Amino acid sequence: MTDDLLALQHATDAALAAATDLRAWDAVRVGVLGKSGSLTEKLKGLGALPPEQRRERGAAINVAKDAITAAIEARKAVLEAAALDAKLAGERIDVTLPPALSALGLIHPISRTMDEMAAIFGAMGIAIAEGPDVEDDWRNFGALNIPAHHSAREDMDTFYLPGLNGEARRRVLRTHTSPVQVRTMLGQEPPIRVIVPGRTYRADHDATHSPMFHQVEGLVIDRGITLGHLKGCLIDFLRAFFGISSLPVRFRSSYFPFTEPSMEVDIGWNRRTGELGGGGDWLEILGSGMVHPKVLANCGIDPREWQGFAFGMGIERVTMLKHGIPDLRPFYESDIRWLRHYGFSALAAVALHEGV
Ligand code: 2NL
Repeated sequence: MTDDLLALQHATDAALAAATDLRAWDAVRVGVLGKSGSLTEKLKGLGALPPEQRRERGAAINVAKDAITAAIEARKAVLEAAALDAKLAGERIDVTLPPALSALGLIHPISRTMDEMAAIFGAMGIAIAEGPDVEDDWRNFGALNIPAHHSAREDMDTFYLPGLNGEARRRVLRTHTSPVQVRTMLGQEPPIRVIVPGRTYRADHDATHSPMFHQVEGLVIDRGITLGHLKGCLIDFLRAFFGISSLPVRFRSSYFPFTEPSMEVDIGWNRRTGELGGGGDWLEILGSGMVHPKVLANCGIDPREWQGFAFGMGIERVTMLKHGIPDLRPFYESDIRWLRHYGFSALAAVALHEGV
């Protein structure tokens, strides 16, 4: 082989070795074998040679071309394998890493309180009952012995709705969950043991009252139910819910149209620090009483055979107390920052504390 062809072969080998990616490799290829490549130019020069030299020179160029082409293809294979290795390394996934937690949703504190109440009362054998938000006047007021002139019935506090299909009966957004207990008593024979969590509506609102809020009421009806059952049930519930086994609980005489006698229930706390459980001050937490015989009779239950106790409390209020939430309004604002702060993991078990 002639010196110029050997030199071209060596120069190409050196250029290929220096090309570290496929783009540089292609530039080398075009520079040698392309339309104006250095080897192509040598082939073009064959035509100018006398015929007797042309055959020998042509054969030499072809030998050089075969060697150079082989070297170019070999380098391409090496660079392609390296490119694939780099791509695979870049796409590597560690399947043993834990999943990203940022997109997990959280349980709203209202839902969490309802879940805890369902667990605590459920362990006492009390079931959950639910009913519609829109009720008629009788189930919301009349059946409960609430007289027409009672303050809770005044237009100020109640959202009234037009009667359905021209019906004369006035519809209301329920002002408490009691109409569900009325439905339960009308629909099934005693004994009855239910709690009723749900939305309730009152037409007054300010910084500490929302027109929609949540309540839970309880109703237990059986033969021979006494004030002792009421007290035992509520003391156990309050100590379990607040997680304080020694929580002081006080029953204070009160008045509701639907219970007789009626009692408001206070728990011990420290007014100065806000800490629950002691400190010498009392905080009203719920209302309760023995179901009024007229209410039992209104709901088709004979008060000479059956007795019962009932109670009611605001879910927002006990939730704020339990978790130190200072403001009512963010409960309904769907602010993701508030929910991240006060929300609960869906995986956090609802714990039953001692006392149940
Ligand atoms: C309170 C007081 C109370 C009841 C609710 C009730 C329901 C029926 C019969 C008798 Cl069907 N009573 N519920 C009884 C006493 C108190 O709630 O302060 N709630 C926030």
